[in-house]
Amino acid sequence: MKEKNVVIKKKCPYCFLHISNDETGFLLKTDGARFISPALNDVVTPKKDIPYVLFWNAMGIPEEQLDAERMIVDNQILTELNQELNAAGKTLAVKNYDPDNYGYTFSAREGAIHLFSNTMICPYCHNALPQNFFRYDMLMVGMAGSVDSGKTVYINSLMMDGYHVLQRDNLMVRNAAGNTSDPSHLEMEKNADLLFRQGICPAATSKAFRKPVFMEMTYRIEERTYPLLVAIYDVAGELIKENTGAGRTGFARHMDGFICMVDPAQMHLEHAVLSQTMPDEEQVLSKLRLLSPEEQISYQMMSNKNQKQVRDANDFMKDTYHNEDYILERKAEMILDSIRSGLGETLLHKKYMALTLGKSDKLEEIGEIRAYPASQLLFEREHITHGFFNMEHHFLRQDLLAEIFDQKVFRLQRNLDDYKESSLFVISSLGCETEVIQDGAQEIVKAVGKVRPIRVEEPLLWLIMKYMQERGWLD
Ligand SMILES: Nc1nc2c(ncn2[C@@H]2O[C@H](COP(=O)(O)OP(=O)(O)OP(=O)(O)O)[C@@H](O)[C@H]2O)c(=O)[nH]1
Ligand SMILES: [Mg+2]
Ligand SMILES: [Zn+2]
Repeated sequence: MKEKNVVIKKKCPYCFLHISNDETGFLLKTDGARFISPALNDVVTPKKDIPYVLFWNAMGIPEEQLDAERMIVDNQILTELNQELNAAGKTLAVKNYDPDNYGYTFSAREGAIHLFSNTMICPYCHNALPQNFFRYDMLMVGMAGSVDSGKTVYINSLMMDGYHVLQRDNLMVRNAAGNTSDPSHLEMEKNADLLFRQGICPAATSKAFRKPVFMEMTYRIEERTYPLLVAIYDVAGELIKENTGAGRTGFARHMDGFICMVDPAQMHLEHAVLSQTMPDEEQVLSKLRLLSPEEQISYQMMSNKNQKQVRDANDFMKDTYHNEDYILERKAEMILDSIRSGLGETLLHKKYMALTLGKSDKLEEIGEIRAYPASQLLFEREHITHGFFNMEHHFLRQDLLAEIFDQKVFRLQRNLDDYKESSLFVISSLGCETEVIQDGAQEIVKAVGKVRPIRVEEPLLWLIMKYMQERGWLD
């Protein structure tokens, strides 16, 4: 008996429009297959995919940087294709419902040659939907944090060695990219591998909205299994501001929660962890050319610490922002402020916030931090295999971190009060120092020794636990 098609609507993880499973199109891979029928041959000839190009252009990515030449079948192309195939008396191309994942597959046959795709694409933006997209619910997590705070390295660290740090006896994690040969997906995989094998850190994220990283997680308790999809969004620090508002996709509004990275360089410490980590003048200048005047001021405030004036309005800076602490505090709080102003209070009440002090390896030897009672808890490296993380230590760390944040970063209360729930974390994606190495004309940042993350998975697992709690999976 043929199983009944179930119509399911979900929010596209790229353009955030609501799409239903029967509206999806397909991305084709042919490995050079050719047909006798001109209509079929036309479909398997790569062409500029206009909706895809336009979507990414609007997100700040020019056509040259895209896999713009694609083979696509959407509902309209399918109808046209079938009109021609019908007229030629050929077997029709079909869209089959797949009851296993509530999705569809595309199939066309001509003699011995079979054209098949199970890579569904959004009918509006033409991006490849992740595996099991219509079958499981998705948790959307946005990386937040100022420029250079460690967002991209964070994601790479999670991805290393097959999501090793996230795997538990009762939690299985795997990649869920819909199109595993997507150039941006391949690049992420390559970067995670370079980090894992050679300790090489990824280059600064360009000013553009990126494709999220998709994972499928299966939580197992006794005989039951609970699967979910997770999408993690990484953006360049300076883009968060405009992305929270009306521009672009306003992606921040759609997130279930955020992992906001705080760089130790932003802390008020006697010991300046700062100088090494501030973006250098060239980097700041090159980014400045792309920024609005408002953003330029924020930048200026960041780089002013190094006594580097990056705009002509020197006097303005000297008069108004001579207080270094103010500048640094702005840097750390700017992102939280942008999220707040972009989302508004009502929406903020629906979001989770994992406020995360990153690069904790830099703090490990600092006396001021060491002086806090039980400070060794901050740098604990124990690797958990059962359960999500050591809850007892997590709660102990909350109090300690609240104190450290209040005294060394910013007053937590006014920054976190309006979230649905927030929690504090201290992690290191690398767990070791870095050095800059000259590679031809290029400078690369490399870990000194082997990358050994310090509880890097905790902020994400906390968000996942909240998601599971809401659904009663943890009861
Ligand atoms: N010591 C140490 N350095 C780190 C760690 N994580 C990141 N870094 C350093 O911080 C730099 C910036 O990290 P990214 O992940 O690129 O920062 P980002 O927030 O993505 O920056 P943008 O994309 O420019 O907004 C890296 O090149 C590393 O040198 C860490 O855990 N420990
Ligand atoms: Mg980045
Ligand atoms: Zn879409």
